[in-house]
Amino acid sequence: MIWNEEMECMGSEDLKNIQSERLRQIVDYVYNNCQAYKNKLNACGISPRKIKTICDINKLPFTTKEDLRDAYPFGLFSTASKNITEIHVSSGTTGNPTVVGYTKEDLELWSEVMARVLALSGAEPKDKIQIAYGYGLFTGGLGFHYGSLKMGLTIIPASSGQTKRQLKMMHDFKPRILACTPSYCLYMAEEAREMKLDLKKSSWEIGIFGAEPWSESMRKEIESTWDMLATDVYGLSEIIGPGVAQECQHKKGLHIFSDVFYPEVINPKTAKPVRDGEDGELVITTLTKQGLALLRYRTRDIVSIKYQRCRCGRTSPRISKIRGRTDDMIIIRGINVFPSQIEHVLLGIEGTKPHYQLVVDRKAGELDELEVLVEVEEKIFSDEVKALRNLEEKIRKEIESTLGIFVKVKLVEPRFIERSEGKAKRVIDKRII
Ligand code: DLL
Repeated sequence: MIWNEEMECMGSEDLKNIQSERLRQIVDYVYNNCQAYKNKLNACGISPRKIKTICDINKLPFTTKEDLRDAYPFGLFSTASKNITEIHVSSGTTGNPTVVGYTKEDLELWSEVMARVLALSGAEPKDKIQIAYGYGLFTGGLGFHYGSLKMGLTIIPASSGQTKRQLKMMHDFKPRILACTPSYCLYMAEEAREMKLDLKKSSWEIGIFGAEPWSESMRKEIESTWDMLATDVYGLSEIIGPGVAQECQHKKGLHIFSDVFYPEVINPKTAKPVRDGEDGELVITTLTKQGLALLRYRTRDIVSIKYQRCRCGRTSPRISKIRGRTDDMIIIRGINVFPSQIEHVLLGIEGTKPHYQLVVDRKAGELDELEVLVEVEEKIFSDEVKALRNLEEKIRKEIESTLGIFVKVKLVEPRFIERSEGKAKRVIDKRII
């Protein structure tokens, strides 16, 4: 099922025409409705008349997270407060949170793109969906809620947490679709085993997982544990929340809804476009949003992009699974390390669990040190010391050969690493830089 065939399967010339028309309108709209953007565009000598086609997009300045923080709370909104129907907040680690506002039309757009997400995953009207993303200021719960309403699904608005209750609802109500973070899905598996549930007999057939990076190996782990299809959903509050891109059942990249969210991929250092298929930072322009319209927003997420038509029939460009964030990437002695690379190694080694944490430290006068804490299965943890040492050594060697740097590995007992019902915390950086 294709939710919006006209938009999702359009030929490239028609799509370009629509994008060009929408870009002209949105630049004109922000220029005339948002003082901060007017100043920004004036400072670069750009008047809306200079933007004629989508190819002119590179004349526009970038917008960054700092711009949003500086304009806290509503300074980048392009409409009066009275037109804002809903507000969400994305909490960062430092400073002011990022505030995003939706008009009625924006909520309609959100419902539309989330219905596309659901259709891409394989959901059909009348399926039951268990939404175990947090409801509230986080965009996950309500984003899925609006899309499910639009598509006509039966919604179980479970929100995140209360894991035993989640599992009971799954068992008793038999939803076909599960939406939550991938790490929470694995956490639920641990609880389900303790409750002596037969995981293979769960009612979930399709999972829609996102909000945090997760590797292909983690996908395999989830699919084999629950006997379900695990698909990847991407989004960020600043752009709309979940609903920016989603995998279809072929799982060959995430279809990005480029008729409304125009993607570019740039080299994060030089800000120049990378070649198709090369990794870089994803930059998005919202082509139709009204409350918070953003021009060339630097997401900090690392992806590659390809433009070929997919076997599912859609023509929308596809982004790769998100490799990590430019600011989640840890640089250790000059080498870029993404947590997902370590996750991939760990999941390929028998006896370890996909629960890990990277601790980075720098003692005075010494080089940076990376310690990887890895949970191991109960039976291994109670093994003799020698077996544990051997496993530690094996993990260390494999990580070192993947990353090309020295690491310390510490095996820890099951459940040592704190579980999260939302986004998992993979990196603890103790360096004072
Ligand atoms: O996480 C929106 C969302 C909710 C997406 C539910 C998917 C599902 P924020 O809290 O603003 O919004 O965080 C956005 O999370 O810039 C990425 O770094 C990361 N992220 C989101 N989806 C994925 C994904 C929501 N599928 C930030 N893979 C983004 C990797 C993801 N990282």
